[in-house]
Amino acid sequence: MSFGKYVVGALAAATLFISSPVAAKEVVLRAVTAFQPGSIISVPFERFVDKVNDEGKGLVKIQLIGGPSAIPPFEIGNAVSSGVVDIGYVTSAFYTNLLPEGAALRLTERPMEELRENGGWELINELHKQKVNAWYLARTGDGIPFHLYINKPVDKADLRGMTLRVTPVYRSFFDALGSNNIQTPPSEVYTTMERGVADGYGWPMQGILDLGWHEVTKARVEPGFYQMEVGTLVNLDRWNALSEEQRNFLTEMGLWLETLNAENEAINAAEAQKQADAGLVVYELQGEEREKWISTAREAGWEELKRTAPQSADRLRELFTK
Ligand code: 173
Repeated sequence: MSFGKYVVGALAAATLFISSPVAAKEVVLRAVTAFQPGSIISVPFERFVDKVNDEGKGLVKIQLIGGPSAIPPFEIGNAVSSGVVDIGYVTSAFYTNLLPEGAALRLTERPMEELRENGGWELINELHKQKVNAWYLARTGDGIPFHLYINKPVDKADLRGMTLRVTPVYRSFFDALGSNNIQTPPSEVYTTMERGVADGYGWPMQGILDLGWHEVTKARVEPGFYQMEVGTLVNLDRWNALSEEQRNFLTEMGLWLETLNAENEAINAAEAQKQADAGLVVYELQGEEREKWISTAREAGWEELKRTAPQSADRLRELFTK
């Protein structure tokens, strides 16, 4: 090695040594989404990842490692909790094993802005910290109802004789109306319907065309119920190890992700049109049957929460409903 090179090398090392405590190193967070990448449910999170990577250069980078084929959707809560991944984009219905209280997020009658102000977010975040080892950064899906999609006629709040594909979102409600329920992840809905294993399934207002399910679906039942919820969860140890600047930046980006909820009304309307164009009909319950549909959904949901999480159910209901 020549003397010249040695000097340059030593200078570079000295510069690195001097500058490293000043500029914190960019942190890379590995993320997974529970929903088919590129499909309408996953898109807000993908926009968030792009924005973080664009505006967070040198500070925070999110590496999206994959969707439901990378980690099974019902395992993502565990994966965030244990730190197998740093960030999960996942609905609380997929980690009821860790946090049955998460149901309040879809039973809520308040938009997220209100829950951020009235202490609702704080409580749900605290529960995530204690039971999921996660920070509840942001909530997607405000203003998107869930629906029953069905291949048999429905004109009453009565589902006896039907077999339905469910997740914990729908189970207590459909149970209360007498259906037979089978749980599957979203990836199995198409074949479950195609083979006639189920007569229908629960799903939000958005997304069935992206997944090709209009090919195996005759109708959507109105009204919808609850509000879709998909959270952006950050492993708590990872979160606590970030610098304050990194946490503030991610918080700001999370709030930006929540502003996308304002687009949902227009997207819902566009989806209704696309479903109609694809040949889906609407079975709209009327009068008392409609009232029964809505009140059964609400009461079955809160009763289940009271049974599974008696310590926090009342406080959650107080903060999350009107
Ligand atoms: O139907 C489902 O798989 C489900 O529970 C859900 C929850 C949130 C968004 C999309 C689907």
